[in-house]
Amino acid sequence: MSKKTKQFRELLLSKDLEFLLEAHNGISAKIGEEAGFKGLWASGLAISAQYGVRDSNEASWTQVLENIEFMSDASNIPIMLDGDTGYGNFNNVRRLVRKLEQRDIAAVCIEDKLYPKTNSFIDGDKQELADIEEFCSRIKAGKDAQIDDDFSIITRIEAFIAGWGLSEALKRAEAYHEAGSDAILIHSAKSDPSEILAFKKEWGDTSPVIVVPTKYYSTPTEVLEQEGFSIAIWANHMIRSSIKAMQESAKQIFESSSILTIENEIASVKEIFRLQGVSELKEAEANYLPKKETTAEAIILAASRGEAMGSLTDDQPKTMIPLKNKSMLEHITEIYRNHGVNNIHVVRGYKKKAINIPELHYIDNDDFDVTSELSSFQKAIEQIDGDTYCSFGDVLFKPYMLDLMDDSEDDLVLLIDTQWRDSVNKGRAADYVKCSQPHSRANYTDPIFLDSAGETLDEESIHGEWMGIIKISSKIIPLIKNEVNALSKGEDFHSMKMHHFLEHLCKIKQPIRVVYTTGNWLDVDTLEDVIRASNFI
Ligand code: SPV
Ligand code: MG
Repeated sequence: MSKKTKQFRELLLSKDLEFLLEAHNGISAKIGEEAGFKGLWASGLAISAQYGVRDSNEASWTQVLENIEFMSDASNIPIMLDGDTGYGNFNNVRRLVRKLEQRDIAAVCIEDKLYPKTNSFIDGDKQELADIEEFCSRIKAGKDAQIDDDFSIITRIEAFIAGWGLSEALKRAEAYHEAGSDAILIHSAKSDPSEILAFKKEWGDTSPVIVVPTKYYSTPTEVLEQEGFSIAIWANHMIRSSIKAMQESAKQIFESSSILTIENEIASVKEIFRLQGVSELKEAEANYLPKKETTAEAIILAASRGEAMGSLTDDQPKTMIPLKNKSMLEHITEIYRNHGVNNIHVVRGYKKKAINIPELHYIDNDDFDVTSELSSFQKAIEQIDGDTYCSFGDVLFKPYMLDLMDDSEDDLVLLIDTQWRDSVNKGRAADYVKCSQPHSRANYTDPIFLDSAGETLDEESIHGEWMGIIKISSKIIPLIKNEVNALSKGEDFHSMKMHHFLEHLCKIKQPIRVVYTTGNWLDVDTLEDVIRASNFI
């Protein structure tokens, strides 16, 4: 896209009648652009009005400047500032031009009156016009000050407004043109276009002529087109429409003491976000901000030996068996760390000294040979308060499994493999589950919960196999601690596994969310599993 100054020049010089829409702040500028306008009129009247002051230079020129800076940033189309009289003499105009260029404003329009100005529609005929020579000095100084050759200075002739005739208007147009003005804005307060048409007829194509049909609004646009005007400015229609909308809304809300009936009549908050470009910020945040570390912790239950591995576990527990030159435990901890989980607790028991990976937090279950999984879990959970993942030292899984659990906001989340019939665990001890619904591709939205868990479920009722990974939210940690501690009073606690605990939680009606998935995990129990695991990594 070309420079805004160049875009404006193209509008000014195009053969067709072009249009500028009034805008008075960033959001109205953006709305005008989205509607399809190729340029904007930063109206002095509208900018004053949105500040709640009169169009009499009550808003300082730097306040106007600040406002149009927002307009310029919020839109990609050229803006012509209604620069009133130039806020002073030649010196003020040249400083204004420099400041406008710095803010990527394409053009300024200055009118041949005196500072402080009065709006043309308030007692126009009593308004004093600037001395022609003095006004020309404003134009010359402005043109000399501009750095970009395409910046435009439009001169607005108020001769008709002030009650002077056509000849005064033409005399001024001539002088301003001579002084370097890029176009004439001929203003009229009449309800018919006679003045501007008379001017255009005499002026011809000496330079482009801009009109503001606020008062002669009933003139068909085709007439302006046919007469060869360069640009028509719809000068105040955004501020007027917003005033009406705000007045109606304010009245309705006040009278009903409610916002219920208005809700669907007004722009949604989401629409505000869209206009503000919130989505771009989200993308930028993902790009620039450091990735947040989660405060989540992990428990890895790794106390057992793994007898089925034979001599591989003579001197070390099976979690330390190397798979592609790193132990299984290191592979598992790496997955957690890559997920932002750095506080990792490992429950060790058999040959505990062999587990010596730095920066892990170790919890010892010295009764590992006479206790089972739940005793190890109890020792670990005692030390934990935050969101926690728990898995086994002999279960490998792909990293996305953690994301799958993160997608759910439930307090307890289990990953369940629907392909349990193909599992390497088929025929050996496996944690089978029955859920509130079997897996179905038709079900995309219904949440599914655990009904029952165990190694000896009736085949017909099995919906899947628990992969040995669970996510526990911090909110529910106190309850989990209480329940494990209560179970630990029982005689059979030493033989209890995690599936017994899951079954217990089902019995006390604690919802456990189930996430169905297939494969991409491995329970490493045998030597064949070790070979499989090496390929898996
Ligand atoms: C403005 O919009 O501020 C103008 C046009 O200067 S008018 O109000 O018609 O004078
Ligand atoms: Mg104005």
